[in-house]
Amino acid sequence: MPQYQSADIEVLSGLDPVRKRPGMYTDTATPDHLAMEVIDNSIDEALSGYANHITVTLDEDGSLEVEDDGRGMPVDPHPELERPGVEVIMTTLHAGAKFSDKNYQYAGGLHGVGVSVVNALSKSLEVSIRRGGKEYAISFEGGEVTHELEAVGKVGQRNTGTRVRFWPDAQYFDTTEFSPERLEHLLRAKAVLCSTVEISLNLPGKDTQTWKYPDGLPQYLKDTLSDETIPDPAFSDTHENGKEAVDWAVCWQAKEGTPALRESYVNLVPTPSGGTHVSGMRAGLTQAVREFCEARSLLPRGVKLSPEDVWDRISYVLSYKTQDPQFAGQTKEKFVAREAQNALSTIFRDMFESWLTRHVESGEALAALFIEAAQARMQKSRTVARKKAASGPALPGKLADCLKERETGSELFLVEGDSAGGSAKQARDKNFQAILPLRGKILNTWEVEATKVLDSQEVSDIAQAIGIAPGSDSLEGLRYDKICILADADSDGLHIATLLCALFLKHFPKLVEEGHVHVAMPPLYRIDIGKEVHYALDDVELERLLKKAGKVKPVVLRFKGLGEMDPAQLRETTMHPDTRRLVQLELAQMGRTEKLLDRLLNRKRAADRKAWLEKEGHLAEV
Ligand code: 28G
Repeated sequence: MPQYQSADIEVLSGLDPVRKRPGMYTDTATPDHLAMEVIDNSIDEALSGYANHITVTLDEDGSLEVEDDGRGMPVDPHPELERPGVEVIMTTLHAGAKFSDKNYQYAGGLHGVGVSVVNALSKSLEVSIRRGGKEYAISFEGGEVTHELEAVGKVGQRNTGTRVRFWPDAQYFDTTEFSPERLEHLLRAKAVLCSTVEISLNLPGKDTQTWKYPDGLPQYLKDTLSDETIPDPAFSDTHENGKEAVDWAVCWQAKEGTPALRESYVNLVPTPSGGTHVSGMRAGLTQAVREFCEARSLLPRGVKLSPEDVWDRISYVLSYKTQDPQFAGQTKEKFVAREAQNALSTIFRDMFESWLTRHVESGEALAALFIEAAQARMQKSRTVARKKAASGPALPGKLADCLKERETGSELFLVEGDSAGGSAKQARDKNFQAILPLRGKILNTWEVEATKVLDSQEVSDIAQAIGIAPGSDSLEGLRYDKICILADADSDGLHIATLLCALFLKHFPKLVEEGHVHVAMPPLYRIDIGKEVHYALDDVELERLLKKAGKVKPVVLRFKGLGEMDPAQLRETTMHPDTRRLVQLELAQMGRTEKLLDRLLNRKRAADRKAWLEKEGHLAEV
């Protein structure tokens, strides 16, 4: 077996950047992300086939301990830095190395840039390593070594593993308390997704909980869903091609209204906002069902199945593993690799079609469910269309409306300028996306009374389009589910976005309260690496992408405005729900406001936009 070399660890920089801007590396609301980062290291060791047991202990003193029986972190000195491997891992931001290791085929640890982030943000952290017949210890405070690595005892040659205990530093987090419920849920899910590992959790004052799922996803789905499902057992399988792997279990609620389970993961990291892996699955399942129905002439006249009919009562666990994970959002909740969409839709189309032809009885029962959903949907859209035609309010002439009504998730994009408005019109899905182009700077309404605010043509157009009067506390008549502000990523655009945010916060607070107002985040850069096209929201993302380029020379294009993107690019980066970035405008407690605002409006902070948002606003990426 080749000896591990500390030289393999790629050294990028010290931990100062993490302590300076912790929000760039982890979710600073709670230390739960730190826990995940450490747990993911143990999971990697399990995925590589070396660890079989992971134990997580939450202590009364506020610390969290994670232990695995893997190979143990390296202790040999790094040749250049002349420091032990574990120290290098804990005190330097390192990335990339995992991808060069054949053992780490689908490395997790994607919540940030490694466990050194945990160290940087911990008051104190202790590591104990069993390896080569010895037990070693090293400890840190605030990311700096306080006790150098030393051998502290002897153990059996076969007794190997790593133990990490840390106390999150209160200065970086809204709270230093871990959430026991999140830990429970996360660890159970990890056990499901990694069927060779047994995971235990000790919570203060509670008996040890232990999870092991040798039968993986279908067992988890079955254990979680108590009501009748079709099929039973679930449609589940695995597909692997060396570069990527997919595991899934999928079933449908036999009766309407019973609870569902919908969970997706990329490299064992939960993706609560879904992403291209989930939308690929949806597309593939839909195609398979359509073909099945067509081949057996199951569809009544005039009925066409759409993805939402198939999605209505679905429950699933989807686990996608890839060597090149791309996540969006500050907390990496959404998976955005475009290649995954096509890959997964093909896999699901083929595998589900073949499954359906082998399980005709279940297939027909499912087809009946989907047809029922399609008919209900068509019925509803007919009544809505009639209502609209009969009692439609006068809408602003510039509005390019969408076909659907609010209940079906329609969206209004407020777009700065006629030319960008034109591109947005071409880029949208007119089924559910409406465009209202706005001319130039809108009025600063912060100090303007509700009665006066309608004097502005732009404001009155907006109010008419959304169907709500300024200052109203009722959302009755609201015509869209999401209102998305779309402006250039330059300082002018950001100013307009800010003025619009101010308008909504001040004059349509109910809309903000209920989570309807969003800011779209067009990318600032396009990066071509060989044949791959990537987009970056800001300089930090650009840096990350450039680091990944390797030998290929990347070509970077900086977008000067929305107008520079062609409709396909605009659709993909800014408007399509599966691949865009949206930030939700929230009214919330202050404190987290500034960090989040920073990401949206930082590039150049103008005093006016800062003042009101610090007082009133709060932004969260969705
Ligand atoms: C208990 C809390 C969290 C870990 C290991 C084992 C190795 C390792 C960890 O290597 C990563 C690998 C080579 C660059 C690997 C040991 C190979 C041989 C390991 C953990 C990156 C460092 N012997 N177990 N890291 N290298 N458990 N649990 O952190 O390529 S981290």
